[in-house]
Amino acid sequence: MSADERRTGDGLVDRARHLLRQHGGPLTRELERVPGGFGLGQVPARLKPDAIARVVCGFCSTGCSLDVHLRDGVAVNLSPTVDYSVNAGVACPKGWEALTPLQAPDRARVPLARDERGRLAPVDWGVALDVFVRGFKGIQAKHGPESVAFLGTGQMPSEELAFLGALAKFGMGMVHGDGNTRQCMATAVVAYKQSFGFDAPPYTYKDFEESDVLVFVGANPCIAHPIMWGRVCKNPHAPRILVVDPRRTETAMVATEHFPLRPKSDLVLFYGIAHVLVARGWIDRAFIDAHTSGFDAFAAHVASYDLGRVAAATGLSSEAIERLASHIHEGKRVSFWWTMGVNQSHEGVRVAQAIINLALMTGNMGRPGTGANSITGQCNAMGSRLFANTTSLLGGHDFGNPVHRQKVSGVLGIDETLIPRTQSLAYDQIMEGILKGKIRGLWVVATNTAHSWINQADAIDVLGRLDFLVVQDMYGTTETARRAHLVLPAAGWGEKEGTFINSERRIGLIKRVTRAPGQALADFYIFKLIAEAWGCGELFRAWSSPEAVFRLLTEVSRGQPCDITGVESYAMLEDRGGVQWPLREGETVARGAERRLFEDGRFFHDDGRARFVFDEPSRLPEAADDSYPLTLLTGRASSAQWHTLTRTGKSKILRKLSAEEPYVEINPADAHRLGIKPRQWVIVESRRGQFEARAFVTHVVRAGQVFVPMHYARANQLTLAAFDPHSRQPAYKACAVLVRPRRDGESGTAGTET
Ligand SMILES: Nc1nc2c(c(=O)[nH]1)N[C@H]1C(S)=C(S)[C@@H](COP(=O)(O)OP(=O)(O)OC[C@H]3O[C@@H](n4cnc5c(=O)[nH]c(N)nc54)[C@H](O)[C@@H]3O)O[C@H]1N2
Ligand SMILES: Nc1nc2c(c(=O)[nH]1)N[C@H]1C(S)=C(S)[C@@H](COP(=O)(O)OP(=O)(O)OC[C@H]3O[C@@H](n4cnc5c(=O)[nH]c(N)nc54)[C@H](O)[C@@H]3O)O[C@H]1N2
Ligand code: SF4
Ligand SMILES: [Mo]
Repeated sequence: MSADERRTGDGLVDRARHLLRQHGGPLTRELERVPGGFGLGQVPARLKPDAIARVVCGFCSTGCSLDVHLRDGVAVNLSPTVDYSVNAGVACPKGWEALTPLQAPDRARVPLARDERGRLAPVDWGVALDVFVRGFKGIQAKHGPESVAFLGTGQMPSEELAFLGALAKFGMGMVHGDGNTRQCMATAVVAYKQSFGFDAPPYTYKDFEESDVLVFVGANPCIAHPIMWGRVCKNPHAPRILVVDPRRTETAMVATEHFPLRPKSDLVLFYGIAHVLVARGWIDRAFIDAHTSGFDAFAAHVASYDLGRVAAATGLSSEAIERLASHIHEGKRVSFWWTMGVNQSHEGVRVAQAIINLALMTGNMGRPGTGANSITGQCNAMGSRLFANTTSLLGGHDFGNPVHRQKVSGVLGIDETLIPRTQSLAYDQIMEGILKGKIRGLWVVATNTAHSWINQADAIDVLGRLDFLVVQDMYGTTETARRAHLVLPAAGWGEKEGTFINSERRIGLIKRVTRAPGQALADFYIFKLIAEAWGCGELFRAWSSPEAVFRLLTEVSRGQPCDITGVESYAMLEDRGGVQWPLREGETVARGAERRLFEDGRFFHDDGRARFVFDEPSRLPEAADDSYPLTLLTGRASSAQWHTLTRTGKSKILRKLSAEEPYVEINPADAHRLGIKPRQWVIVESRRGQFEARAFVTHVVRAGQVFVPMHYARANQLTLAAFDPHSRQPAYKACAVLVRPRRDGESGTAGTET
């Protein structure tokens, strides 16, 4: 192989085909079925060469539609779709720049495997599949099927997520698999399941426009969901916008009122608000009696949350707390929205349920402009909740339920005994399993654990203990890929087909509008090849294309709250402008329809009632103290930066729209006390690690708190591995740190790697 071939991967195609032929019939047949082979073909026949292809954006969960302009069958540009209910002709910078990261020079173009000297070197697909199968089978033979696990994502289409989950669990005998939605949505999932009987965010984006009071809790949509925020701006009712967030975020700045509570005092605050509502009789007794259970016990629980107690815990004045309660009471259509400030907490599930309780007790549910509404994060976070086959069995089913196992095995035409009877370990438990030597092989697909997992030094140590780490990613340069034994080059959004489900439960289409580089393949076809190489290809004969899998998934959903048996085809999704679940067989839906759940007041528990769920607040896992006197908050920094920057970091335009260097927001009072000047280099230090950054001296954070964007590689050096006990979601948003000026000669020791 020449150096040039190594670099580009071109010229490897024939060699790989040859090798695959040697591997035998089924594998070759599978490869030959991949449309366009190794991503070198043209766009699928259903797209005209010079036309516009309508696709859903592949970054955040808003699910905007983008019109991709094709010339000679290949994408040359894009513009936001005008006649699409979600975004109506607008997009945020990431959407506009969505095609750019596909061209990046560090795209993974060929499989890479460790050579004798321990370096990652290019190999043919045939070799890569061989390494994959031998690696995992070898570990399973020695240590049992449970010694191998996978981590997936909320950034692949549902068809691919389902394939990964089914292949790993039903085909390869894995029991454990989780994904980055654990870092993100697990809390909302558990909260909804316990309160409503199913993981069912009730709203439609129209509710942003129909509320007269909107309460945002731990959510910064101006940055994280700018186009959803655009819907708020279209609200014609001069709404009151109330923001509950320790930081004065962009969203807080434009709100009617900002309630800067102490980090992680939300539970006390919302029990206090409930106390005021009960004490003043500001409750909807008719709704409570007809549609809920457990209210009286809840009312008794909140009786002790008087204003004095709540003010002391939250740092808010009694007047502010009463004002928040009275705004909720006065609103005719009150909606509550929450994101990571709630989910990423040691008691996030109970906080989410405290929000749900407020909506239930005031009857703000099932009507226009109401709801207790969790905003999702990634483009297909909702798809991963329903179809990843990790926490729940495909279609929101239960691994432990024999009726569910029988149903799913029937639809898929597989032996029921192939379906595990227990739930997977959660992400943190998989990491712990590796530490204890119980899990020795890990397959990481479309997530960047070495950057985004909590308590990074520890996480990197854990990854280093694996006998075999496979990373399947668009880029061979991610912090996780660099630690892999085998890297499988994946096509990304724009280079493949499938469906995403957005925050309002709307299923939208993605299409192949450009070629994947080198030998990179859509994850779908990588799974197909692995199934053949593993020897379980027979199980997945019907999984011939993304659309064929979509049809299987609609059938799996039959009878569930997320029933989509009424969605006949991809063409129907396109025609209707996306379709929200549920849509049962025989039901019809108009183009652009916007539908919410619970309009009939029936929830998904057997008795049809929603439950009031509550608990005692628990202690902050690591409070600030004399040694580490500041509370660290982390989160999103700009609308142009996406997570670990593997994609958005490749666009010049997006880089221009965000800070050039890592920074830490610090209040002027703290900066003054610590002798820190604006833009000075400082070290942020926790008991676990250090983060080197420029000081951004600002009133956005209150004294005693600092904020670090999650986008910089070392941000998670600082965070503490603490978890919500019910959802096992990491508590990324509070730990104790100190900040000090950087000493002479210290530069680089704390790392500025972005
Ligand atoms: N541009 C951009 N957009 C994104 C993403 C991205 O990386 N970049 N990621 C997407 C994903 S996956 C997600 S999950 C969403 C996240 O979207 P958001 O959750 O809106 O974003 P974050 O900045 O993580 O956190 C929101 C807020 O929580 C606050 N917070 C911290 N602790 C507390 C607390 O104890 N109580 C309260 N009430 N608030 C608190 C923080 O100050 C922060 O302002 O964004 C999505 N959209
Ligand atoms: N401190 C702190 N840490 C956090 C958070 C926080 O607020 N604070 N937020 C957490 C949250 S909410 C989230 S969602 C996570 C996100 O954390 P990650 O999932 O680790 O972040 P991404 O950068 O989105 O990683 C996605 C990876 O998949 C690759 N990829 C993209 N598309 C495809 C594809 O189609 N196929 C394949 N095979 N690969 C693909 C990308 O190149 C990238 O390497 O971070 C969490 N970490
Ligand atoms: S708001 Fe989200 S879905 Fe819309 S263009 Fe931006 S990143 Fe894409
Ligand atoms: Mo997320």
